[in-house]
Amino acid sequence: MKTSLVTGATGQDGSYLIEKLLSEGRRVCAMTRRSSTFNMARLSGLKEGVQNNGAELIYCQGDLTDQSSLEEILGKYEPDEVYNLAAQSDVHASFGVPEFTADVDALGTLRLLEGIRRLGLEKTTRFYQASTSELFGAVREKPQRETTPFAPRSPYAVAKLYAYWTTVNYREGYGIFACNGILFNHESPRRGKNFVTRKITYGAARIRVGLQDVLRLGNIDSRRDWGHAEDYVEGMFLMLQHETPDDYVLATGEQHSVREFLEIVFSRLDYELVWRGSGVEEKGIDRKSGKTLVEIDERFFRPNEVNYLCGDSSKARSVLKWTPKHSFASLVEDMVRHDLEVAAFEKKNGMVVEV
Ligand code: NAP
Ligand code: G4F
Repeated sequence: MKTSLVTGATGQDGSYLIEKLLSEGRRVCAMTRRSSTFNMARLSGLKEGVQNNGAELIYCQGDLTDQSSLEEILGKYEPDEVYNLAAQSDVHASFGVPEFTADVDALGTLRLLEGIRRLGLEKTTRFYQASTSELFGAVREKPQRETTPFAPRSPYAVAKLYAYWTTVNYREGYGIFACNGILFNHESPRRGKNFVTRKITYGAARIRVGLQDVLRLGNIDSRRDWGHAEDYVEGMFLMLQHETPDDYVLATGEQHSVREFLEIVFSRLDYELVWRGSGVEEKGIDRKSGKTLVEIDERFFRPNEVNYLCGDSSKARSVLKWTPKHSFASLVEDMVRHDLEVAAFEKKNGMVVEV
């Protein structure tokens, strides 16, 4: 039985990937870090131990900032695959904790790859690095593909650039089967509520059921290429099953602004947003009731913004036969439906649901 180690198990992608790997009959070591509060909500459906199909789930504790914990896990389980999904993944937050972000996202990746090398696992352990479209930053080409020059615009993106090149160097220098998945934004009902799509679907649903009055956002004119996380973990898996290691863009090739995302979500909830004012005074108002539903809040602006991302994933589609199943409409529908249920539950029970 093949063993896969997943770092970042408690995150959006970690939870979907673990489900995928278990469905493939793997022994999965799900790495979590010490937390003073409960953070396993996304994994609540998954029990440790042998599953019905013979797959096995094991939880192990480690931290990307702690070399010894990583080497202990690598040495104990000698995984056939490592999916490095753990990161301080919030771009806005990275401006406030740049050194911490570099420690986890840049050096953390180095620590894992060094662990593989020092334990002599170079020929047996395949490695996936969660690289990002944020590497393209101030974009030099439209759409962005594997050959597009990088131009990072945040401490997060700079840290991920270090991790990207470290992955390439360990592939070329030590012969490790190491791949970078350069993934464009991908969302789901399990997306953290700090990211804009989920902040909108969750906030709008709470407005609909009367738990919240207004949604406060930063730059609503930036544009993103949003896919569904379920499709993107399939792509990660395919990269490590291929005969040769390489770097791949995963993207939809379709792009929307945050403003469009807002309009679609609110219209799905029977509101019609009209925009009045400009800059930080701009407001999104419901045409029928005249109520202000969206306000601009400077606190959510970033010192550097990435205004435009749109990916070309033809390499992954032709080489890996990666075929995403979700459309933009089905992504929005999935998230809105989920968050309406969450908001209704919160209203009924007077509590906040974690995921
Ligand atoms: P996420 O939901 O924020 O999950 C991040 C995970 O990393 C969490 O499980 C978190 O654990 C863990 N983590 C953070 N610091 C750690 C540390 N020092 N040691 C061990 N674990 C640590 O992120 P995601 O959306 O699933 O994204 C997965 C990966 O893909 C990330 O590396 C992200 O940067 C990258 N990425 C994401 C996207 C996207 O659109 N989602 C696109 C491109 C690349 P806690 O629960 O304990 O905080
Ligand atoms: O949802 P976001 O925070 O995602 P962002 O910055 O694109 O980063 C995500 O995708 C990356 C891949 O490109 C990942 F590498 C990264 O880990 C993360 O998953 O913001 C999207 C856009 C930005 O332009 C932001 O300025 O939405 C804009 N925005 C406007 N108001 C907001 C808000 N973003 C957040 N988080 N919160 C707001 O209130």
